[in-house]
Amino acid sequence: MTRVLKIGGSILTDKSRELTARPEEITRVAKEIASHPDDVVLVHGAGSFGHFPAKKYDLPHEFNRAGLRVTHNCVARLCEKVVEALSLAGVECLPVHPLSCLLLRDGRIDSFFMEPIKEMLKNGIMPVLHGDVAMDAAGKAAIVSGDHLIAYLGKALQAEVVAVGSNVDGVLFSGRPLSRITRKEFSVVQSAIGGSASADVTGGMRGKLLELLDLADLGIDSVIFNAGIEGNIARALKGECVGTRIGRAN
Ligand code: IP8
Repeated sequence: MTRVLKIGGSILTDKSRELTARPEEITRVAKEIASHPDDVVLVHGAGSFGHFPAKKYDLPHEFNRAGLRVTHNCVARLCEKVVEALSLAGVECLPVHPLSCLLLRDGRIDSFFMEPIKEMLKNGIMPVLHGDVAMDAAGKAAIVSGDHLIAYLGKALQAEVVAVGSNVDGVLFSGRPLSRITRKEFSVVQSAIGGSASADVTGGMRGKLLELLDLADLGIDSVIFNAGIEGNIARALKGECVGTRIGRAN
């Protein structure tokens, strides 16, 4: 049973301060993942390691070689911290940098060399991916968000659990988390669902939902939950709906 888990950058970093990790949270998250580590592909957001440099270099609107290098190096540094925390928690894992194994076309994943990820899973190694910069066959370069990655991986691996941990209790409507959302409800509530409060170049909750609704169209449900609440990550990995379930309209 493959499980695809995303932990948002808002949990792992202070998104209001450039290049600021939250080491205690990284350790806590790693320990929770270590309680159910089998067949998990982890994707983490870029947080203040990605969105600040991306904004500074006006990515993805401008093609800027130095901007790509700096932004990638910053997110790779966050990935290193996550990999190290997981290793200390007893999880065998390896970093997989999207920049080096996928190609975008018009901002969408066009090809993705996933064989190493599959081999890692077969051999008891957790692949750790992250939001990244990526080359784009149509527009030179762009950004691939963690949300885009989980939707792609969920489909490609036919994942049984797709869980997206953010810093809110799910998809909020009138201040409360919806228990379930499909395209039908989305069209009604979408104006109330915002982007991100911080320096975010990839679309916040709305961007997340659009990716996951595409996945739901293919028959793969997912859950958006609050990964800042202790215990939720472990429960989400067990397949519990600890937030809002994104599904297909009946
Ligand atoms: O934090 C964004 O990934 P996300 C990646 O998952 C960059 O949206 C480089 C800003």
